[in-house]
Amino acid sequence: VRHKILELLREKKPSYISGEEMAAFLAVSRTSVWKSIQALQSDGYVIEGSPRLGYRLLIIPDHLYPAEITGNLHTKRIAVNREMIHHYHQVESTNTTLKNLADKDAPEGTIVVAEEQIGGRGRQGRFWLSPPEKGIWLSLLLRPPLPPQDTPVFTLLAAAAVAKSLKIILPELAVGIKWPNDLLINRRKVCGILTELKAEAEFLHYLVIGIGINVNFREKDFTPELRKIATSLYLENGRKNVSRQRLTSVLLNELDKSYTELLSDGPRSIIGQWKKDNITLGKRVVVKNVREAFEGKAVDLNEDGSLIVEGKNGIRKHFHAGEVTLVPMNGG
Ligand code: BT5
Repeated sequence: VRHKILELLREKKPSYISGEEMAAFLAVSRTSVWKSIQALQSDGYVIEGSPRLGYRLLIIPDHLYPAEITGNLHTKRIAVNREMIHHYHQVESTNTTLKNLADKDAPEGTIVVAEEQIGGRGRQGRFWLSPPEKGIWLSLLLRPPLPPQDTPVFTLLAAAAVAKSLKIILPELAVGIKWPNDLLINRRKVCGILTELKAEAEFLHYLVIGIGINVNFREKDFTPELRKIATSLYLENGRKNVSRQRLTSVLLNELDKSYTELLSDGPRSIIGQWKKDNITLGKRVVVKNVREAFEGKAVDLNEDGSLIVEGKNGIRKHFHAGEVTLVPMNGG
């Protein structure tokens, strides 16, 4: 009933619709209408009630409710119906919640979004700061018919899709991808991606792609350490709030388009997209992985998503994982 009441209020906005009319139209009791209105109000919808005129919707909260996101989607695989979007006010980590759903056979394209994560995770057990309503904390379930070795390209796919979405919404911002999973604006991190998988040696059960975007953080919302290395769209956008609902819909559309392309044409176009928006290639870098810290010039991105770095002696190494530090170069 709640969703239907919301739809009616939305259609009538900014005018009133009477409780009686809604009750009759949906064939429910007046009490049930009233209860739904109360539930919507406690979800943050500002609904004005007038004894004579009925109800009208004044403010839609910028929460990532399925009803607020699906209206703008034209996806083929991702979040194709409202039931595939699981919204929570608070979770440990959207990746963890989604892995539990995946283990219970949730379909490909299921997403989990939360207003807040209290145990948001980065790579290798690092933390990801995810305060309430300040960002997009989203995980996407995919079940691609590909071997586990082919999965690194999905992090690149996600990074390129976020970069594209930010360009659509905030065309003025210079967003760059640092291999493999960071999006930076003015050298500060605005988005991180954590891809996790369940697989056997030869068989991929599923992939969970976790995306965290700092949207409306003020300086005070960061810890003192993060303030130096992180930023938000609000801070980079002349201190103007950005709609998380709109960004989420645009992002899901972009992810869907890229994933569909990947399945039909292979990784070529994703690699191309990624290259267009990256700020890693051509730079001096230090790549740290479990084995070594290797310094050189990032020369190219391989078809499988690995980064090719050329050392001083001209030796080229392929990195499939690792941390990249961009080293400032003299003379540009
Ligand atoms: C990442 O790890 O960048 C992956 C972040 C993925 C977060 C999403 S949110 C939805 C989903 N659910 C989850 O639990 N996670 C995913 P990494 O490259 O390891 O970077 C982690 C480092 O970034 C931390 O050690 C901090 O220094 C820094 N950091 C933490 N929170 C940050 C934030 N909100 N913005 C920018 N940097 C942050």
